[in-house]
Amino acid sequence: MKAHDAMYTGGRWRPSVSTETIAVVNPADERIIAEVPAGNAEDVDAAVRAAREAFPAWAATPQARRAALLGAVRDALAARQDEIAETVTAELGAPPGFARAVHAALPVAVAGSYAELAAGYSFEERIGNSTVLLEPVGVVGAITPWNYPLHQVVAKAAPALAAGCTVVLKPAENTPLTAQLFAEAVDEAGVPAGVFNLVTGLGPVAGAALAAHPDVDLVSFTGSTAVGRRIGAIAGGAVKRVALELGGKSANVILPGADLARAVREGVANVMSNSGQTCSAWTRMLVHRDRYEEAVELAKEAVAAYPPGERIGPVVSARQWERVRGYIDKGVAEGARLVAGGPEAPRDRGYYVSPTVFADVTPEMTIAQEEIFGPVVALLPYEDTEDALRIANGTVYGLGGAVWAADDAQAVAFARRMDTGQVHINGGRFNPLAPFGGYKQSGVGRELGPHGLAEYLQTKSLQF
Ligand code: TXE
Repeated sequence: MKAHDAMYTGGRWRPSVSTETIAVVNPADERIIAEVPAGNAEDVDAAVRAAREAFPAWAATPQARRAALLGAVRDALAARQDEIAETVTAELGAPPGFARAVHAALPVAVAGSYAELAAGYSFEERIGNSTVLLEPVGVVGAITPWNYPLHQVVAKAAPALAAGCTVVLKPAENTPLTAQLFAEAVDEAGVPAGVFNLVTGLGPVAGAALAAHPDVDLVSFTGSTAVGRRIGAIAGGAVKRVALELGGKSANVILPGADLARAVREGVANVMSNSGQTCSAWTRMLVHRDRYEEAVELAKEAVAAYPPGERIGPVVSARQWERVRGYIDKGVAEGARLVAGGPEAPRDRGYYVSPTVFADVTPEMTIAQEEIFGPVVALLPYEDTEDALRIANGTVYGLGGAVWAADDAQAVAFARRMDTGQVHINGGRFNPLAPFGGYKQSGVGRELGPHGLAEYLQTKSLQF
């Protein structure tokens, strides 16, 4: 696997100040596949200085030119799709088909959407006797997780660049290689030096230095709620803008009258996808008491279609493997009924977790409240619609969700009352232009589409 032993700052790959390195491990076979620099505070500072220097010219670049450069980034990513998919398979363990169809293809679509938005976005509006200018916030510090390594990078960098901001990226330490491929694509596209910068490194060192850097105007973070809280506090203390995309415990609500077989099958598929490592995964399946046992049987059948090592990959790391299996143990200890899977490792090598289904889960159990981030589905019975709503809204999170009903109107009526940022109605497809982000402790701000671009703007009003 190709890896750079340098940082990408000021338009060039440069040796890091730090001499420490991070070993990148393939979670499917536990082998080290690469070493990348573990950047320190000085490396972060150099990258932020490059981004600051590049900012005025980039902010003043006509939007058609920014759009053309983003289009070139999109094309460079599209040309590298095979390499991207192989890299995501190597550093995350994603099965090759999923790596190609989602991990490699989605970022191309998102980058393309921002090339179009950058061209057509209106950076000026008229309100009464005022002209409101929508101006780029400045230097963005982007801190991304490993679960969708390239998508998470593009979902921050593309709207930031479209808005006229410059970026310093600190990707997750588990998956730095796809971030390096993104830097290559930016370089190849001819984006001016310093507009996009990459510092690989550990969260508590490079990530913390970036979040706290006085010359970073906006911190955009995706990751755990624990770290998000800390970053929010640092940003609040420094009065700088912050966007946080954190955990979830989304509900898949199957109302009476829905196509139960489809809702259960797609609900299970949603959780198995990416080995359960999706922040908006529908990890709680809510089924009316009358059809509950039928749903349990359907779920059991559905997970049998995900043999570990074939349709489902490992989880990302030994740490994540321990964490997920700890939650499965906890589910059993708290009295949930294990219908499929369990804590035993299904393979000798690699961080594989058995696709797991729990029934008889009650809303207060740990596995119904905390984000597991593994291939674990919890089935909860409900008595009536109000009960379903109470359960659906009864966690600290509010990121995604789904509602299945006899018709769209019934599902929409329920979705309006859900405290969550995104709801799929009767199997509605993911839309890469729709705003994505959390209610409650799932976060602050939105990503994707025009709402995602607006995060990187600040307003100035001129009164005439
Ligand atoms: O996340 P971290 P971890 C959840 C999921 C998972 C749990 C832990 O439940 O089980 O978080 O995952 C950087 N200052 N999600 O430990 O540590 C880190 O280097 C600044 C949900 O891997 O939050 C990485 O780049 N940065 C989620 C990024 O934060 C710091 C996706 C995320 O890592 C830092 C991932 C610090 N002090 C995990 N400490 C989602 N919302 O999609 C770490 N980082």
